[in-house]
Order: sequence, then C-alpha cells, then structure tokens
Amino acid sequence: MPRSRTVFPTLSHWGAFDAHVEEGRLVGVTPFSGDPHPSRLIEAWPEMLYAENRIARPAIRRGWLDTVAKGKPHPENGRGSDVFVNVPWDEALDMAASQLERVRTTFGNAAIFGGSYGWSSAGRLHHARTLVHRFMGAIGGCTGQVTNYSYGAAMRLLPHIFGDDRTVAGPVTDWKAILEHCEEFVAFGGIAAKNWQIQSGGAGLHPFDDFMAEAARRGIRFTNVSPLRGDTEASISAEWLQIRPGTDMAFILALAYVVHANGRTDRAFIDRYCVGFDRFEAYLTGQTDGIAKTPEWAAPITGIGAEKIAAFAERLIGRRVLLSAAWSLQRAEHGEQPYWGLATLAAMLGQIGLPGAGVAYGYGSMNGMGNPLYELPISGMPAIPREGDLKIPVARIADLLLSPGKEVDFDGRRFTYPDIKLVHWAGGNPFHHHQDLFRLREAFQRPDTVIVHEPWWTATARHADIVLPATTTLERNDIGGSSRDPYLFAMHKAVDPVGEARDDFRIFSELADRLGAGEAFHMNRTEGQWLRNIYDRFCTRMAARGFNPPDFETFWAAGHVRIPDPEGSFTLFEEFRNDPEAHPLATPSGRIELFSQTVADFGYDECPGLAVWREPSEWLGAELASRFPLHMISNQPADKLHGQMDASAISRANKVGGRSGIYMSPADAEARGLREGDIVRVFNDRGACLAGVRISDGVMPGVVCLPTGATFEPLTDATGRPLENHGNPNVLTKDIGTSRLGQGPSAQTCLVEVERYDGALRPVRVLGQPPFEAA
Ligand SMILES: Nc1nc2c(c(=O)[nH]1)N[C@H]1C(S)=C(S)[C@@H](COP(=O)(O)OP(=O)(O)OC[C@H]3O[C@@H](n4cnc5c(=O)[nH]c(N)nc54)[C@H](O)[C@@H]3O)O[C@H]1N2
Ligand SMILES: Nc1nc2c(c(=O)[nH]1)N[C@H]1C(S)=C(S)[C@@H](COP(=O)(O)OP(=O)(O)OC[C@H]3O[C@@H](n4cnc5c(=O)[nH]c(N)nc54)[C@H](O)[C@@H]3O)O[C@H]1N2
Ligand SMILES: [Mo]
Repeated sequence: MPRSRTVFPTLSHWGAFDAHVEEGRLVGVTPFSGDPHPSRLIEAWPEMLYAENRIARPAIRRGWLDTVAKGKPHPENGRGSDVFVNVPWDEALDMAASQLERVRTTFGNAAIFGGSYGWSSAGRLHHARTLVHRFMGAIGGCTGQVTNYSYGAAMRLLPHIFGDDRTVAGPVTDWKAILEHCEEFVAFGGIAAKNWQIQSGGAGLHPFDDFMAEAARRGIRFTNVSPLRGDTEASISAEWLQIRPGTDMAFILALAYVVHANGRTDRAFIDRYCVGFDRFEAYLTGQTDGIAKTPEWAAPITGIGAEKIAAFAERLIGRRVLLSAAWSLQRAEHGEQPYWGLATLAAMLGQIGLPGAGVAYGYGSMNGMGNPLYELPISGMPAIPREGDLKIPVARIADLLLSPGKEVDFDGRRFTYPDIKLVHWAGGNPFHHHQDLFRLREAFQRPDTVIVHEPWWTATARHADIVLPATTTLERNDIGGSSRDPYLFAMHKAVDPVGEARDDFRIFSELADRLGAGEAFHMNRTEGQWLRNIYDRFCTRMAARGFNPPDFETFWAAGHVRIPDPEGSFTLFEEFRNDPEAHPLATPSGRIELFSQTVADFGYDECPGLAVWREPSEWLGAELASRFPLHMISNQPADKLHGQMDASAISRANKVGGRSGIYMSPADAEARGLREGDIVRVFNDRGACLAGVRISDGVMPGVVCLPTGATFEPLTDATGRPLENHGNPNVLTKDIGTSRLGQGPSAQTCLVEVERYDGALRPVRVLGQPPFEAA
C-alpha cells in the first residue's frame, strides 16, 4: 500500500516551498508554484532538518557548571573547547533565568548583551532576533546593537547625503523603470546571480532572471566593475573592468574628473538640486591637495589603464545612466567613500531622479532589490521600546567584550562600552559573521555566561555555556513574507520538533515567566493568538490601501495571499526632481549634500565632509602587500545562506577535500606551484586557514576569493599556531570599523598569502556533534 503523503506550505529566506511529509517525516520539497525561478537551495531542507549536527537536548558546558553555576569566578577559558553535559529543560531554563536575574540585579541590565544579530527564520512570529529584543525589553533592557553587517556603513552615511537610506535599503528605482529607460547600467561589484536566491523574510517570486533576460533583449549596456568576472551573468554580456579591490573611489574620481574636464558637469542639476559641489570640485581638480584626480593618477591605484578610464567616462556622458554598487563595496575600510563618490558622479551627470537612472546600491545584492513597490506590511511581535538603552554599532561586538570602559565615536556621537557579564544570542552566528574570529574567540571568553538558542551545533553554540535547542521553521506554525514581495505566506508546521527542540517563542515565554515578566512578554496570548494578531495587523494596513485580504481561516487554508501589483513604475527621487520645493530631502539643506557640513563638523579625517580617496590600511598598493601580496575577497556563498546549510549536500558538493574552495587566477596559482584541488594554507598576521585550490581565469590576478560560510573549526598546527581547518575566511579578515562615521564591518579590507599545505590533515569535524561528557 502506498504511504500517505501530506503537503504543507511554508517559507524560508531562500524561497517558498511545499514540504512533503510521510509518517511524520519530511521526505522532500517542491517549490512554490507561483515562483518563476525558485532557488535549488530549498532542496537542502530534508537533510538539514535531520542533520547530524542538530541540537537534540539542552546542553551545559562543563567548565561553566563547575564555576559560574556554583557562584565561583569564571576562568576566562574553555569556551569552544570544553565538553557539554545534557540536562532537562527545566534545569537549563532555571540556570539561564537565575544568571539573567543575577546579572541584572548585581550589575544592571546594561551588563546583558542582547543584540543578537543574525538571519534566523523567515517567519515573523518566531523571528528569534525580534523575540530577544522583546524579551529584553520586558525584563528591563540590555545593551543592544544598531545597523547591520549588510550595509551598516551606508545606513549611517546616506542620510547625511540624501536625508534617508532609501538608496541602499530600498525601495530603489524599480526594474520596470530601468528596463524602459536606462541605457548604461554600471555595476560596481556586479549584480551576482548567486545572491538573488536570498531575500530577508523570504520571497514568493525570484524575478531576477526575467529582468536580466529582458535587459539583454533591450540592449541595456552593463559594465561589471569588479575583481570577479562572475559577478555578472554571461547572458547579459557585460564588459568586465577588472579593478583592484578597495580602489573604486579612485576610479570614480577619475571618471568625475573626465566628465568635468570635458565641460559636461550638469550645472543646472547641481545648482538646483545639490549643495557643496564647489568643495568637491576644489578637491577633484587638486586645488585643495595639489593632486588632480586624473585618469593618469587613478590608473596605478586601480589597475585600470588611463585611456580605458577616460574612454569609459566619455561613454557615460549624455547617456541615461544608472550607477549602482553592490553592498560589498562598503563592507571595507573607508567603505563610505565609493558610495558618496557614486552619488556625486550621478549628480554631476544630472541623472538623479530621471526615470530608470541615477544612483542606488544593492541591485543584485539580494532578490527583491528593484522589485515593484509592493511594500507588503508585515511585522511580528512589537518591540518594547527602551529609550535609554545603549546600542552599539553591530560590528563592534568583539571590541565591546574586550574593552569595557573604552570611549567610541559613532556618527557624531561618543559612547562608552559597558562591562558585559552575560551574552544572550538567539538566531545568529557571530562565529560566522564577525571578522578576525580568533580575536572574537578571545572576546567570547570574557563574559561570565553565554546563552545561545540554536537548532544546530554552530561554532557559536559550541562557544556557549547554556545551549537551548530551537526548532526550525518546519517544526512550528508561522506567517512570513518580505516587504519587497507580493505574497504573505502561511507557514504550516510540517513535522514535530526534532529531539527536544522548543520554539524560541516558548523558550522566551518560559524565561520571562521565571523572571516575573511573562505577561509583559507574551501578554497571555498563545502562538495561535499571536499569529492571528499578526495577520489582523496586516489586514488593517492593507485595508487602508483599499485591499481586503480574506479572513484568517481562508488565508491559512490557501497557504498564501497575494497583494495587488502597484501601477506604473517607480524611480527614486523623481518627485524631488520634479518639484524640489514641494518635496525637499530630509537633509539640512533640503538638497543632495555633495558636501555635508554636519559630517565635516564631526572632524573625522578618514570620513570628511565630502567624498575623497583615502588609502585603506590593506590593499594591493599597501606596503603590507610585500608580505601578503594577495587581496582576499570573502563574498556571499552561492551554495548556502551564510553559515546555514553548510552540512548539506549542495554545500558539500562544492568543497575541495572537505574544505572551502579558494578561487585564484592561473598566474597566481602558477607562481606558487599550485594545482586545482591542492590544499593550501591561507594566512596573514591575524590567522590562517586551510582551503582547496580552485583555478579560474574569472579572477583578477592579485586577488583571491574565499566565500564565507565554512563552519569555524579552530585547531593549532604542528608549531602551535592557530589554524582553522575548514576554510573560514573570517579568521583572516580585519576587525575595524569602516570609519568613525559608519562603524560598519571591514571584511573586504584584507591581504593574505597562500602556500601549499604539506602538514598532516585532520578530518573536518564541525558538521557533527561537539564532545559530550560520558553520562
Ligand atoms: N568575511 C565576511 N563576513 C561576512 C560577510 C562578508 O561579506 N564577508 N557578510 C556579512 C553579512 S552581510 C551578514 S548578513 C552576516 C550573516 O551572519 P548571520 O546572520 O549570523 O549568519 P547565519 O549563518 O545566517 O546565522 C543565522 C543563525 O540562525 C540560526 N537559526 C535559524 N533558524 C533559527 C530559529 O528559528 N531559531 C534560532 N534560535 N536560530 C535559528 C541558524 O542556524 C544560523 O546559525 O555575515 C557577515 N559576515
Ligand atoms: N547565495 C547567497 N546569497 C546571498 C547571501 C548568502 O549568504 N548566500 N547573503 C545575502 C546577504 S545577507 C547580503 S547582505 C547580500 C550581500 O550582497 P553583496 O554585498 O552584493 O554580495 P557579495 O557576494 O559579498 O559581494 C558581491 C561582489 O562584490 C565584489 N567586490 C568585493 N569587494 C569589492 C571591491 O572592493 N570593489 C569592487 N568593485 N567589487 C568588489 C566581489 O567580487 C563580490 O563577488 O547577499 C545576500 N545574498
Ligand atoms: Mo547581509
């Protein structure tokens, strides 16, 4: 007799799908029928759900049980190398609650770090980070965090120029306007297809392939300004301008110089819509620093010939141009500059606010950038606002833990790091996302207690004291969707929790109950009642827009609701361009600030009041390149979302000898005597990891690319030096802020050397269970 199969609709950041269940077990997935180009990453689900590295039961670190749990001082070692002990849920929750209580009454809530950055679930109710923040609000606050790893520097810079951060966070000029009007699409960092699979909050539609096909059909000319050819699809036949990483600002200045020298700066646009061009002009021509930013000046910096630069600039003049940059460009020291530079160049070309033209950042960085203006109104449990709480810039986490009492500048303000005694993290993986991981490992030894909720034994879970097993999306009911997508999804619980895993909502509810904050947190509503509340709020907001969604039962049974497509197309700043008096920008001048007095007054030399070229500390022109002659790009992995799904077959199939592949040019491989598949040691003064060689003529000489996502496995080599076993680039990256203005992460500012590894190889173990104490 055939086994009966039940199908449940659900959603993840990599797309909507149906989960197929037989006898209570997930046996397969099929993509959401409305998605024209679903991502194959959904296929990782069955394997991930039952992966060997699932956390089955609450676990406590032995060294912590023997010290902090007994009221003794914490020895500042052992996290990440200790054994674990399983305990029943009630004991684990009692321990976590008593530590939260001890810290908040002894040291105050500021000694609790509850920022909890990360990409947990696409579902809105069980979105772990939202829940941590609400929980912390309910128990009296914590030290939190602002901005993000994706475009944190731009988030702080762009409001000074444009009055808000829409050019990077969206909504940006949509593809409809681009397809109809744009002639030249200049893509700094490309528009890489691998990245369109992903959308925060999940997506019903992956429309990018269709946009690209249509753009190619219409003959829109694409230029890929990038160290990697693969940052644009072959189908759009982009011209590839190979640029040395971190030097985009010099290239942009030279383009501006040529436009200006040709007398083609759009004075009418500048006069009507901008302030401060004179200051930029004085810098561009060399009046202020004696250096004219000519193509001849930029050529040796960027690695692009002077004639090529001049010809490219001339090509843009008089054309309908969209200047875009991937978010990666600002994930670098001085990452603010190329963004401000592109805004300045777009203004000089008079393109801002013209249909399908101007400047915007992040096309292709994520699915949904450039989608029609859906603005799907969906949000989870509301935050409990805590006005006075300190929020650090997100990427300063290691500094925070290492340097209590230190004063830090951030976007014109100054604050002091508190002394963190307890870290509570749910739904993120700092040992994936942060830079200089051996330093983070030191930082993670400092607090008394680290609590982590996770479905899998990630490196972060392995560095915790109290590990609480969380369910995944498939083990609970939820509602999900993205503001950039037309679908709201019912996410049906498909299977029972794996092991003893519990939902984050339940975990926080039980902790809040123990701390006398239950009512403030869950308001005595069940999961089902919260789901209806989320849906009701969505309906109210849609009704105000003249669309009435079906009742909850109908929605839940159908699995989704689609909101209407907006009419027409959308171009950012079109209103402003049509009538700047009626639609001023939210800048001090109401106009685009090519020079910002506010920023100038901060007094940051590395980020002054206008766009400038500042040498980063690490790039191919730096002195350090004599020891570490390769610039390492660590971009987003094609075969997973960050560190998630690393244990799946899709990710494993791409590994070389069980480790991440490092992509390098034939010339650089040959110079080091390396062949495809060789295991190499990638190193600099911060650390070293092993990786497998992949040779490609799509990589510019002098550059290597080691995508992120390999689960961190710290070992030591024969001489006692730290050696990461699995190919995690963040043991090599630099942990500094982009500038005092943005304080974003600077992962792309990184020089390395690569050599063949002839030492003994230890098997990669991190995709299984950590060591447990024998019962
Ligand atoms: N070198 C370098 N580093 C980078 C970048 C780079 O370009 N280069 N990019 C940066 C960027 S842009 C980002 S956004 C970050 C991403 O960094 P993260 O968002 O921290 O990475 P993820 O691996 O997605 O971590 C999410 C974690 O949540 C867990 N999770 C999933 N569902 C649930 C759930 O329901 N409950 C709980 N409690 N946990 C759950 C997953 O298992 C996973 O471990 O990385 C940054 N790091
Ligand atoms: N498959 C997959 N897709 C993802 C993610 C994922 O983990 N997996 N993560 C998602 C997230 S959270 C985010 S924030 C976005 C990030 O989106 P992006 O920041 O756009 O993605 P990256 O892949 O880091 O970078 C894109 C390209 O920029 C180029 N680049 C790097 N440095 C420089 C430079 O100095 N100059 C120039 N000109 N080019 C440079 C690199 O060649 C790189 O391939 O991706 C999202 N999409
Ligand atoms: Mo991101």
